[in-house]
Amino acid sequence: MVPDPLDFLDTAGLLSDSERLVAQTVREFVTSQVLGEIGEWWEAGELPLGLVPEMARMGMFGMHLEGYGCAGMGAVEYGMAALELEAGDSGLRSFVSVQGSLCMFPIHQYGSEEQKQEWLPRMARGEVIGCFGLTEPDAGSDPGSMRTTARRAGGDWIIDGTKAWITNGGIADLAVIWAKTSEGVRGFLVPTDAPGFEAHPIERKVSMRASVTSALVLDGVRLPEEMMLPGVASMRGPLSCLTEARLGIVFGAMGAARACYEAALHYASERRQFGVSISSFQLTQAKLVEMMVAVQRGTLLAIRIGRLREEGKLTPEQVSMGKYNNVGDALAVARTARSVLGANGITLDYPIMRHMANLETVYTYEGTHDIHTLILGHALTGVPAFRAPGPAGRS
Ligand code: TGC
Ligand code: FAD
Repeated sequence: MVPDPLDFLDTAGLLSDSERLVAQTVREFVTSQVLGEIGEWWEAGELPLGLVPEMARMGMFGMHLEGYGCAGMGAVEYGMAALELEAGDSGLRSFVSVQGSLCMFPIHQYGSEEQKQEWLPRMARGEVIGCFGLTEPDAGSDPGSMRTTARRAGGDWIIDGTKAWITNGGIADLAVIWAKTSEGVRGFLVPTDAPGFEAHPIERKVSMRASVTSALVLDGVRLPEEMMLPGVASMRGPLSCLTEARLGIVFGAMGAARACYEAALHYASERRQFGVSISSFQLTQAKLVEMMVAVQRGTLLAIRIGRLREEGKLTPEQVSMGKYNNVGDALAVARTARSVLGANGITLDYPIMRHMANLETVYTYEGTHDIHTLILGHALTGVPAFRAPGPAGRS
């Protein structure tokens, strides 16, 4: 029997029944509710917020967290949901990553019992939308150089600063804001209607158009003590959230890549030039093979990383390897797939150019490709190369 061109190594055979069910359920949701309109939403620069109640009903928000109304699923179930969502659009996966991994996770991990009870069930139901404010205009790859501060004033905290490029910023009810304090870097739960808080849309994006991206200004925002996350006071707080979200990206990028490969495979079988199907040209076949192998390789890598997580053995550096490989390969697949479609490939009538444009963001956020290269280089050599050597050179 000839292997399935869309799952050549039967990677689905590595999944449990419940993992396959999650993947199939999310794929059906994407097919029935997303694919028909995503091109229009993307072109119009609209996040389809109307899908949020259904996504909540399916348990997508905080799905890998235990208790507090969360689905308590495994890492591979979470990953397969991300993969199938991103086969629809990276903006949808981003929405779910931010809500679950960047906002609900820090509350779950570092919040007080009262904070968990107050926020997590409502966030799981999609009634409260979150955003995660770490990046600043002058602190991107190096978030430890942030300038946002929080200082104690009586029993309250006062936060001042600016955050940039914040997914969901303009639609969020609650912002998880990371700020420097005299006690170290702390996370704060900032209701977006607090006086002094403003969100401004980032306009003219040609990537992640079906996603809201904003700049946040915090000008003397006053919060009571109970809005500070008590469980962490260092960069480990925000960086550990990134590891959660990067895990979703390792899987998700392969969803976008698969969608591009699938579109190219289908197109190649229908398009004729020089009197024959373009799929009969050796050069086209080489492109299809290259894409198929990349998608299968990345899917295997994602499942392995998910399994390591479930066994409690996964390190942040292994997640970096997954993001490094899978996002880099997904972009390469998108470019190759676009070439198979010729001129048609540049339009929104096909999904490829939209995925390619989105993947440029995925290549940059959650740690740029360069930063993950350096994290891996550090792991291999023991030498951190993030900063230029001082006068004495690196030790
Ligand atoms: P460093 O000194 O290396 O570490 C400080 C503390 O943090 C711990 N740590 C981690 N823990 C868990 N996961 C990780 N990935 C971790 N990385 C570091 C570390 O063990 C240490 O703990 P402790 O207890 O000893 O204090 O920190 P550094 O400031 O030198 O950072 C190094 C570097 C460059 C790797 C880090 O800054 C980095 O990853 N930079 C990239 C920034 C980034 O990824 N920003 C993403 C912003 S959010 C976003 O893009 C959301 S997009 C929306 C979506 O996901 O859809
Ligand atoms: P810079 O850090 O200025 O990097 C510029 C270039 O320099 C890159 O090529 C980079 O790889 C390279 N570079 C930097 N440092 C080094 C080094 N040491 N060695 C070699 N090369 C280096 N952030 C949030 O906090 N929350 C969000 O929800 C969020 N959502 C986002 C959504 C979108 C659509 C986008 C585009 C970004 C989002 N981000 C978010 C921000 C994102 O995490 C940052 O863009 C990213 O961390 C890179 O920072 P930067 O853009 O400032 O680039």
